[in-house]
Amino acid sequence: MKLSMGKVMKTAMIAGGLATLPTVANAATAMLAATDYVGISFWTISMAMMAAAIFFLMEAGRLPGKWKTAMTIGALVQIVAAVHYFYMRDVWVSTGETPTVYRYVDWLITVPLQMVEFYFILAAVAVVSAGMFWRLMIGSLVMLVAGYLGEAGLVNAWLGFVVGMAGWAYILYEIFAGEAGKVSAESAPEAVQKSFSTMRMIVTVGWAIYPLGYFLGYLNGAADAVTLNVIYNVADVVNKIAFVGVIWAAANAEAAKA
Ligand SMILES: *C/C=C(C)/C=C/C=C(C)/C=C/C1=C(C)CCCC1(C)C
Repeated sequence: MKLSMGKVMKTAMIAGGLATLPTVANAATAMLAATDYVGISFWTISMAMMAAAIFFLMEAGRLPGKWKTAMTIGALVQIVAAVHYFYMRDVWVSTGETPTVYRYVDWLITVPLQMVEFYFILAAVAVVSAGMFWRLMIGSLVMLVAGYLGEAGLVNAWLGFVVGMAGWAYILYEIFAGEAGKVSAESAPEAVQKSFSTMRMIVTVGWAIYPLGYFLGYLNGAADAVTLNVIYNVADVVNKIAFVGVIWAAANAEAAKA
């Protein structure tokens, strides 16, 4: 088949149109400006998440059976976050406002999935109770629902913050001193223990960005929308992509040993 320049242009235009179809709210304003660093960070990181999702899924196919669940859930986290990033970029580019609702819906889906990863990597190498799964799940839901109710003005902003902090503290207790922390220290092989403690550091230090954002951006208003969104976005690279990358490292090390 001979390709004429016209045909190529037409195909490119259709492809370009299709690529923007689901997210454009206002075609006149929904373009990425060269100096819009928040918009650019949404764009770049959504692509990194899509690439990471494909990598984790392919690796789920290659790795031994007991690691498949952890890798598949890790890929789901990336896909769910990437789709939210597409929409958040659009809200940002067309309104210049922080896409709070999308941000929280994203967290509501991805954070519990990430928390139960602690359960799944331990379940791959040791005997763990179903109670651990539920404690991690419930702790993260309490943290996020309280934060959302506070930020949406449905409950007192400080009350939402304090209850949210309590949910986070409960999660930290479980992974440091509760059953999860104990199983890791007592029965997990070295590679899994190493990953477990890196993931735990991410949940302690990396995740501290979000309550800090709630405090500085919402409770006392010191941080503007640009700073807040750039910091959240860069933090997500560590807290979502690297978090699952660390799980992959443990799975890969264990698979090489077997
Ligand atoms: C990928 C997204 C992640 C890992 C989001 C994590 C979000 C949090 C750890 C949010 C925590 C909050 C509190 C600890 C207090 C209340 C307000 C929140 C919801 C921002």
